[in-house]
Amino acid sequence: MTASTYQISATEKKFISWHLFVAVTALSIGSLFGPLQAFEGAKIDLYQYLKPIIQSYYQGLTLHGVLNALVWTTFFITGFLTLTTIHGLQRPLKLPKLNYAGFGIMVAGLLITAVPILLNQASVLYTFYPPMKASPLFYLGLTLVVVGSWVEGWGFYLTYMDWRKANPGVRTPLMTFGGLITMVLWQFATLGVAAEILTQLLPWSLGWLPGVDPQFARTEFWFTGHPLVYFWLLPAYVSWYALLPKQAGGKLFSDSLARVAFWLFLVLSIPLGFHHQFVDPGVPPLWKYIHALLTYSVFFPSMMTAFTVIASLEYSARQRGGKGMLGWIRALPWGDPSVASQLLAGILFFFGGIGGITNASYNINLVIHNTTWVPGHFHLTVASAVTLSFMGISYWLVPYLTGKKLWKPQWAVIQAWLWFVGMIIFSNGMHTLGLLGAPRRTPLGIAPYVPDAWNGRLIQDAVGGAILLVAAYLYVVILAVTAFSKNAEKADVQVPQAEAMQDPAASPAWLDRWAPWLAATILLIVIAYGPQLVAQISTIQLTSPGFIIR
Ligand code: HAS
Ligand code: CU
Repeated sequence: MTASTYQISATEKKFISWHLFVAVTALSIGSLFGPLQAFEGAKIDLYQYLKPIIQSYYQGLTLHGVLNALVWTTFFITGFLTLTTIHGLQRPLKLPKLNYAGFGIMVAGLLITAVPILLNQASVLYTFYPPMKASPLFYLGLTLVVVGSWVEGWGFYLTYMDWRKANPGVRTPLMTFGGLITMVLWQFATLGVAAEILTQLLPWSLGWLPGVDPQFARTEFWFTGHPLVYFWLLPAYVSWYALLPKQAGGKLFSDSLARVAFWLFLVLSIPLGFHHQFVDPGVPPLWKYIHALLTYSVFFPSMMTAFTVIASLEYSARQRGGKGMLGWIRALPWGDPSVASQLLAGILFFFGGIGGITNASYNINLVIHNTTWVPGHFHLTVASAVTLSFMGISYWLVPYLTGKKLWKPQWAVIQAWLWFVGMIIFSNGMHTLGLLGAPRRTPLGIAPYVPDAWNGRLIQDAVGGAILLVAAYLYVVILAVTAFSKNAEKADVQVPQAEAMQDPAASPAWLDRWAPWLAATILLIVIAYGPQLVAQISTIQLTSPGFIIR
């Protein structure tokens, strides 16, 4: 099979489409509950009208976090990575049934998780910190979602190994390379939460353990929780490096730099989870310091990405006649909704990234931890860099998968700008409110008195939330009409695969070798976590009873 002849089959397209269907359905439900909290802060309590379906703020917040941060992302990503594997390698999945089984396990897990959340028996938020206790079904379902995604990943690896055998010495196509690293990162990362659920939370919720050790559970959780954010981010980076330059009418500035960035993410993403535990008394200061330092190191691959992607965009814009030091930006194809979404996502990520670096400072973290600053930060990252990029990707992916032209592309451009504007208003309000001391994960509207300075910001958040709700639903409607209309115009969309300025074959061979990078990943995990894991396990106290949040 030669490189350019493989045509992705209708069955494969359908399989990827199912991932998107679940992802977008989750987003459309989860997005309802975000603005509800923002409105609650502004003393507009819509929760009262949702009873008896939704019992409480915390149930709504759990639905929002689980559906948007966990389900929308994981299903979109596994679907997108299926495409980057098949298309990049120009071959079908080696064992499609394995991937179908993986997807089936994910869907089963999702349904099992949904039941207790909807019954208000798992209102433990998306981080499910013990001693808040959920129904065993919640933990079981989440485990199945993760296991299903692993199985899909194994299907990618088998396909890749087959390709490698047939193509010794050939550089792995960049989109596949980035996609595979994302999956490997995920499989390392989720060991933490797998251990947390299987050895503590699940047996405890089943009544087989008298209690849990919340401190150790948090360490296990953040072993997964930090790299989780790169599992979300890297597929967007795959698009920015391997597709966006083509969509913008140019080429990728440096294939090698892109590869170095992906490897650095694999090596550096995991050993820094303690930056989420700066205020946890059980973690000694030395280890907080080491993880803070490592957090600053994972800043570099993102800075490299900013440099390489912007250089590629500038090249593209100048090819299109763009001039001037910054004037070239106007020459980018802003009328293409897929490009516009991803550019706006990138711009928001500058601010999200700077906020991340701020969080990583122990001193400043003491000021912002557990305040609304943190959701302000993650709405610029997972809900902007990632989600707005995924929206942009869907604007070509859905026409590609369905063979139908995108419905109202100009509305899709408006949708991206609405998200951008809504997010600026919302995240600015959240960040500022956080600096004013407002706690996160808290219904502020029921407080009889809040500091005066908060009021304007709470209203600002409600306005931002309302705009975001409109933008989310515009996205869902555009995709749904495109996918389900019977008489849509036919479209012949190809995967926009970018060429690099430099021939990828010229990139150093060590950038295409797994062993040294996997070894470095494991070594750094052992150094950064080993001693603390030993210390925390040897002093573990499974004594904390559970608390049920209603
Ligand atoms: Fe974070 C908390 C530190 C990135 C998500 N983060 C969170 C939480 C989430 C989250 C969900 O150190 C809350 C968890 C919870 O519920 O408690 N974060 C960082 C750092 C980075 C970072 C150092 N975070 C992310 C990303 C996320 C994410 C990415 C999701 C996808 N974060 C923290 C810390 C905390 C934290 C602490 C704990 C806070 C606490 O106390 O609870 C870095 O990776 C950021 C590096 C990024 C950059 C930006 C580079 C810019 C680029 C844009 C290029 C522009 C383009 C557009 C392409 C340096 C690449 C050009 C356009 C034209 C028009 C030309
Ligand atoms: Cu983190």
